[in-house]
Amino acid sequence: MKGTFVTRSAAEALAEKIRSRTAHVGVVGLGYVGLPLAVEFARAGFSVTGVDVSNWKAEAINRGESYVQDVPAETLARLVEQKKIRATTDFSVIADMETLNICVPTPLRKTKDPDMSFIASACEEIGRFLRPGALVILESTTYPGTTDEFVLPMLERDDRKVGRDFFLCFSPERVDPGNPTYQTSNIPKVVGGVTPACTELATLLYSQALERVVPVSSTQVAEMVKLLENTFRMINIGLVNEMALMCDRMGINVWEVIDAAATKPFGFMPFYPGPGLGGHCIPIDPFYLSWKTKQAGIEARFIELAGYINGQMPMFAVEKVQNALNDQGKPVKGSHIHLLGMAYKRDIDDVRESPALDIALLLRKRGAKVTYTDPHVPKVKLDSSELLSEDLAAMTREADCVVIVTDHTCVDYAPVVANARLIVDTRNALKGVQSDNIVRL
Ligand code: SAJ
Repeated sequence: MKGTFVTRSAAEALAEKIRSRTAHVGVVGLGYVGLPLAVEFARAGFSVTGVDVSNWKAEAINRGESYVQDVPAETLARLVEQKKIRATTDFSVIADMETLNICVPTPLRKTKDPDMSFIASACEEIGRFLRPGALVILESTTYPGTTDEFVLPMLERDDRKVGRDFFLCFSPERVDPGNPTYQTSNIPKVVGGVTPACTELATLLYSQALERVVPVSSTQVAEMVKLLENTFRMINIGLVNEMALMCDRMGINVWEVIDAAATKPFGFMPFYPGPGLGGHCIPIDPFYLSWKTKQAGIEARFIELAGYINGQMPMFAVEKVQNALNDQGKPVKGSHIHLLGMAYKRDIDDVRESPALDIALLLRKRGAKVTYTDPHVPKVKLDSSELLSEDLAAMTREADCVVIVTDHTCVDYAPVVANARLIVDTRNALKGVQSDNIVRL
């Protein structure tokens, strides 16, 4: 019989390239998720091309300069030197990529609806240049069904069929910027594919670079995993914030309550009240879920309620300031109020959705002069103006009230306690410090 010309399936061909680490890996979106991932694939021996719309990001990477705190510049520089990693704004390089991770933002619109524009434009480009037999993995946090209902139709064009001509998965990003223990390489990676072959290929790819991969049965399960993780946090933060409101009304120290409850060795996990919920994950992700469940005809009541409570905390913090000044016979109007901390959580420089911004605006609206100090945030846009981080010692002496909004560990709080006329501590940064000039959330 004439030699049967058996075309190996695209999956087998790709699997072989992944095992030999000769597959050309592409990462679309080079932010705090995409760049660390690109570096891990490059460290594993793959040749990696990062693609981003930002020219300055691409140029910085090609100069071996890291703009992501979790990617050491020397690591990046070495991989660039070894030609293991490069970056470009030219999406046509996708035609050479055998695997593609999409790590673009998924913000909310003002109406709290998902903003899918970043995923749409990335998939538009990928649809144009997708190489036959390539594996595409969406990592951006999104509502369950996005991969199958939104991404797949954009890629199944020109008679392409998923599972035969290309492969498609979802894998939630779990990057925790600045976490000294858990980084991209050692955070378990959940992944679910449109078909079993998709899941197998993505599991094989991640296994070359990451310590643990957790395959699941579908893209929807993988999408839902991330939303459960972050909704769990948002709702529990909402719970302790409500506890703080209750304890405030009853004159109970909520921080002492939580610390004592945290001695329970099982069945409890401490969360802490604060001035509000910041960041680009926790305040956002749960509303991707509630948006989708509404379409399925079910109200995500916990999410809505927790969102309402968390959203009230900046105002609650401002009322604490107002009442504390009032007890000293001072109106907010005309007072100088100095915010200590502008980032949305300790020891980072990110101000996205930071409650400090809300608090500053609310105080300004009440006629206060607002300044701030944040060692990680040298300047910040507030409305149409720009504020610069001020000298803490000078502001402590000058201000009528210092508000601890972010409990950075690099700040020496002792001089603040010694010299401030009044302190409102929204983070229990002064835990255990007794002083008449301290008011706690
Ligand atoms: N917050 C509280 N009380 C708490 C915990 C947090 O008020 O008990 C506030 C923080 O101050 C911040 C906001 O909530 O304003 C979000 O804080 P976060 O600790 O959840 O930090 P994020 O937004 O950086 O969340 C990320 C998430 N990572 C991913 O989505 C991949 C989240 O899943 C992680 O659990 C979290 O980091 C983490 O543990 O640090």
